[in-house]
Amino acid sequence: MENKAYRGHVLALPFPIQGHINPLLQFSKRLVSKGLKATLATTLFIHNTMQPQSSSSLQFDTISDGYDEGGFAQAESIHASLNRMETIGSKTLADLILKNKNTANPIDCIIYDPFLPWALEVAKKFGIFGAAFFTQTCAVNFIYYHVHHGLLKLPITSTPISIPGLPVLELADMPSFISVPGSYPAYFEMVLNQFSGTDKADAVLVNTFYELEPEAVEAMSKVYRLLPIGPTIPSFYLDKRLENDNDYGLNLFVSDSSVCNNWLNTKPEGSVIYASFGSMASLSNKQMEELAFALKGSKFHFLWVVKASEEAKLPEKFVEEIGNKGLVVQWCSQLEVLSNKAIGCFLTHCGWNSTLEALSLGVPMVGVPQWTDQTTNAKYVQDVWKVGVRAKVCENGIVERKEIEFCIKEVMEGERGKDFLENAKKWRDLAIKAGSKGGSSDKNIDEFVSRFINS
Ligand code: UDP
Ligand code: 7WV
Repeated sequence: MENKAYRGHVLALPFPIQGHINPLLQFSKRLVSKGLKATLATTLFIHNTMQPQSSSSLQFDTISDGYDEGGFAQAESIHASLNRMETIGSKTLADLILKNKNTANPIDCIIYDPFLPWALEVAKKFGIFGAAFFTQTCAVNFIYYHVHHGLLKLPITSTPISIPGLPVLELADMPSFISVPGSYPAYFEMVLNQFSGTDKADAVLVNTFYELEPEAVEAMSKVYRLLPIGPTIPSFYLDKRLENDNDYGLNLFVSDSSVCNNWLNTKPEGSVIYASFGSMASLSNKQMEELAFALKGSKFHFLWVVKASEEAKLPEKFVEEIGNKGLVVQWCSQLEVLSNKAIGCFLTHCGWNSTLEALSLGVPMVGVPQWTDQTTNAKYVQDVWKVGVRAKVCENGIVERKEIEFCIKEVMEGERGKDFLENAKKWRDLAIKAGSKGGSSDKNIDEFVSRFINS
């Protein structure tokens, strides 16, 4: 028989990609530690292909996005995939709610990624408490909020851009969907649509923490009652309050962490560049070549994650030629790597999870943003948090090897390097504090739980 002694049953519904699953998965674990039962719903395709779990306090279940056999690769277009996910996802989410209805623990709260605004409609139809979980920074969310409500008109004709609570932004600091008009129209619509139903949500959670962007949180709090609850990073790396919580536990890619650890453990403290562009980015051949030569030409060791789908873009004989100077892997446990003393800097695409992980583990960054919110995150890394630099892009759209080498030196050496490291350690302390008992995010999590329980 199932244990009835839960305070409630939460169903978490992430947008089905690595960078959106990790934070909601981690937040769900946190809720379990507060006495709730939590189920994470992925698509059937992901469920069938994901890597074996470490023991987890969560339940896993599935909905369908309409691509059970081949996943997103099966879709005709981005637009078609989002539409199909809405139609089939709504129906199968309802099925999942019904399946739980007459059990000891029916679902009484849905925490959904606002990339999937239809999930709130399903929750409301069943009279279930619905909470939006924003996976990007408050600053980025507030930019989209302004565009959605016509407060910021596109295309942008005058710069710099002033938005309450944000530093003044140049065009290149804006999310790519805004700075590159017409790029990814379906995703642009999706990020703006995050705000279409949010007024009706019973809670609005954001994966950031107050101290990181107090002005943006305060400005946006004038329009939504926000609850920043981040960083959503396994407890082992932060407050250590959750037992055995040392990884996210749902990898869409295979890695061999002992290979990375063994290699890193032979390297001196702060001597290795960790380079990764996350789970989605697909770099041009030219950009890969520039990165490859910059890493090979720098005087530091490097660990570079090159996904299987990107490997063909490496220069010929690259892996043979670098010898023990570098290690190239297809995926790694990024948290383990970032927390290894050997790492001196993170050459990153500035995906929000990667950025937040680096801030929380005290690792300075060289930002080479590619698209979506990465550009805005890179702006904050350099000018607000002052934990690194953003590499300059040439007219041809490429970050050249000389620039990458220069940025790496800036962050790995000298007085500036020392300042970045000191600042990074300061953010690490604040990240730990936010999630620890009585910290800003911990209080917000408690507030969320009590609002839901008493609803
Ligand atoms: N990640 C990982 N191993 C890797 C590369 C990435 O575990 O080799 C994780 C990383 O820790 C982060 C997520 O994948 O939690 C990537 O999310 P992010 O928002 O940084 O980028 P995206 O993949 O969405 O572009
Ligand atoms: C995947 C697809 C579209 C977007 C994102 C990820 C993201 O930025 O999180 Br807009």
